[in-house]
Amino acid sequence: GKRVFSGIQPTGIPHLGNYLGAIRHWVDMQQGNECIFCLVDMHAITVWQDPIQLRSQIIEQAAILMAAGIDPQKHILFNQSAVSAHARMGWIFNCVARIGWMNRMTQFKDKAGKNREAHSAGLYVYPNLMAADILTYQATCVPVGEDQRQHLELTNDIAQKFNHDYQIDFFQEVQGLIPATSARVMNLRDGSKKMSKSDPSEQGRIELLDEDDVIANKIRRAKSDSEPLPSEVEGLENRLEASNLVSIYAVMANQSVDQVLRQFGGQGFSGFKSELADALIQHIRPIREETKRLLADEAHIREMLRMGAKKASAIAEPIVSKVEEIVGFIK
Ligand code: AQP
Repeated sequence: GKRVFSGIQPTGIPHLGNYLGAIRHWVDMQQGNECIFCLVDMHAITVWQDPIQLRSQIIEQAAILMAAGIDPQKHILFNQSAVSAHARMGWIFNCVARIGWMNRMTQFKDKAGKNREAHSAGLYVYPNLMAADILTYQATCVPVGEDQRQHLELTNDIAQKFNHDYQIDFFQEVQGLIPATSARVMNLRDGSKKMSKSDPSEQGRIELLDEDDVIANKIRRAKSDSEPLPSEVEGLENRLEASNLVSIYAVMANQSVDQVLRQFGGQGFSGFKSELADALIQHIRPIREETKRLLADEAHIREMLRMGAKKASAIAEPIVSKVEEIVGFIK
């Protein structure tokens, strides 16, 4: 098996994009691999978070992951700040990465928008901390959504430069595992934007704790277009919203896009949308209900996170200590 690492920011309730792009694969990868799943609270505060809300979001997100099928007993589930290795390795990588590399990160440009100078320095060097998250465990496999591809490449650049600068073959190449379908789930109201937790409007995303009627409503009101669904994939070209809905349905129904279009091609969106809503409800309801059950015992969730942090530290500590020795620190 491989050592798998992946993270999610506790910045809100995970949505369908997080689920299809990441969480669902995390659940599958538990079979036969050693998995480390991290609630990246240090990444979360690169953008202002209300402290009380952050704390409750960490707990809530742990519960959602457990409800979705992450097993904190057999694998590792913890919050990033509880393991100091991330911060220590992150600092060293801030000193390995070049400013020019940071300037090429498209996610920073997207998040910062026009007002770059007003954002935290942490948001700017965020990818270095992500490299630290991964390399602190010498993870070899990182399942993420398409939006993280560039950050994974940066992780390998940092690993290589570290090896080169210190003349040591210490870090191995990291393999990203980016799903072939639904690697990038788009906003339901604007097919040119990715579905995102921090988008001010909830209408563009399906959250994993949405009630059945809320899901049905959001899908009914999702943007589509006036053409019927096409019978072939080519017919989805330049139809961002239609493509997004079809690819979500394909994953939900465990079908290829071709199969979906063969079934719905020529029809309008209303029947298709109601099938899509049903499929989503069938998937999300059990996660929502199990999350509610788990949240009734917060002490148990905190205990799982504490146990996770202990197990994570046991792996990370020898690696970060070695790195600190390599760069010349005195212990
Ligand atoms: N829209 C998406 N489609 C597919 N995968 C996605 N991921 C995020 N959005 C989509 C994947 O989910 C994992 C966890 O993401 P994250 O919590 O690190 O945050 P993010 O990528 O910044 O996503 P959000 O939801 O947009 O969060 P905010 O709004 O807080 O920035 C990652 O593997 C990511 O690829």
